[in-house]
Amino acid sequence: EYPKAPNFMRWALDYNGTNLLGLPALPPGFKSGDRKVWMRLFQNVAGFYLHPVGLEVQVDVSSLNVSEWEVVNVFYNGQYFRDMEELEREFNKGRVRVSKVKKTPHNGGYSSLKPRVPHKLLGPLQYEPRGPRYCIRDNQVTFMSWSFAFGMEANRGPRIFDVRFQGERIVYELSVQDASAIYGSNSPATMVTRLMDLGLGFGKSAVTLTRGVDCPYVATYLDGHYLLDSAKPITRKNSLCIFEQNAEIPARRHYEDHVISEFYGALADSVLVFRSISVMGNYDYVWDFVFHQNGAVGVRVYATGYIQTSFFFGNAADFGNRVEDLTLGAIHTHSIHYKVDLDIG
Ligand SMILES: *[C@@H]1O[C@H](CO)[C@@H](O)[C@H](O)[C@H]1NC(C)=O
Ligand SMILES: *[C@@H]1O[C@H](CO)[C@@H](O)[C@H](O)[C@H]1NC(C)=O
Ligand SMILES: [Cu+2]
Repeated sequence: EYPKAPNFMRWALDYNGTNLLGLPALPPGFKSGDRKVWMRLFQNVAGFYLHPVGLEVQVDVSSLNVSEWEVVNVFYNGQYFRDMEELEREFNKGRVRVSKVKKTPHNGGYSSLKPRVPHKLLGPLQYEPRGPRYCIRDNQVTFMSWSFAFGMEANRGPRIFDVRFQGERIVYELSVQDASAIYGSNSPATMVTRLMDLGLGFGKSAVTLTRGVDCPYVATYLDGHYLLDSAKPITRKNSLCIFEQNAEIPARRHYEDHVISEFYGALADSVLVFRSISVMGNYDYVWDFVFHQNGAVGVRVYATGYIQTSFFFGNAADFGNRVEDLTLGAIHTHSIHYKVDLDIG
């Protein structure tokens, strides 16, 4: 389609044949069977999520024959066009408002994860004076008064079963189910975006962990395996980690300073963590299952990676934050869904 708008692509977007890439906005419609997907264009650089160029193209992909796919809508910098030919005609007549992005180096410039300053002195580390206090056998873990079984499901992601405290089962199953993200914006691709990341597979997308960054140096690293979309099982090296961590905050404490009684008592909050990280396109979800010594078990999730952005134009500021000259960090809501099957009494 790009050759149908040669002047526009060349002069407005500096397109040279390889320096742009398209990312589909999901879902491709709002009812079953809809297959009209908005593609948004970015500069093809590291961390491209932060480099939208302003062009979005809606493609009808309902045919199983690729040569029958067709562009049904074009959007650039606040203006809609029927197709690429119309965009080109209007551009040649000077009726397209052009907002040019700066050319970004291949490492992504501001979106690069390369360190900006030399590495300084090493930060604090934790250590285990007498080795690990937990024990892992196959997928069974015991730690102080706790025991549980862990697993990684190709679609749903990390889960634990048969969670016992002092021998008594308190949770039959505790598992991630889905993570959704609902977006708003003044540009079409982002305003239709409603992601249900389960569709990409949280277990399948659990990546190799880096020692000392993703989990502590002393953590135990385990391989994940899945059989999905392929004839043979696939192994992800070191994609699960288990470690004990002193949270360095008292789980409980009291300092008594009465004349009739003086005492101090406290419990260090040293917790066992079962962690994995799923990368769903731009987002990296860090999944933690945490076991405290007072009998509490909890889950935590951190969303990191790159935000999803859209091109900054018009009233974009009503839909999020301006994170760069022509980049809007679009407003959105994350919902994380867990299944908890408690065994009460
Ligand atoms: C297009 O531009 C990119 C980035 O400047 C460059 O790396 C690439 O080689 C260019 N491609 C062509 C076909 O000129
Ligand atoms: C795909 O569509 C094109 C254009 O309509 C047509 O020429 C071609 O024969 C089709 N191919 C198949 C395998 O049906
Ligand atoms: Cu977010």
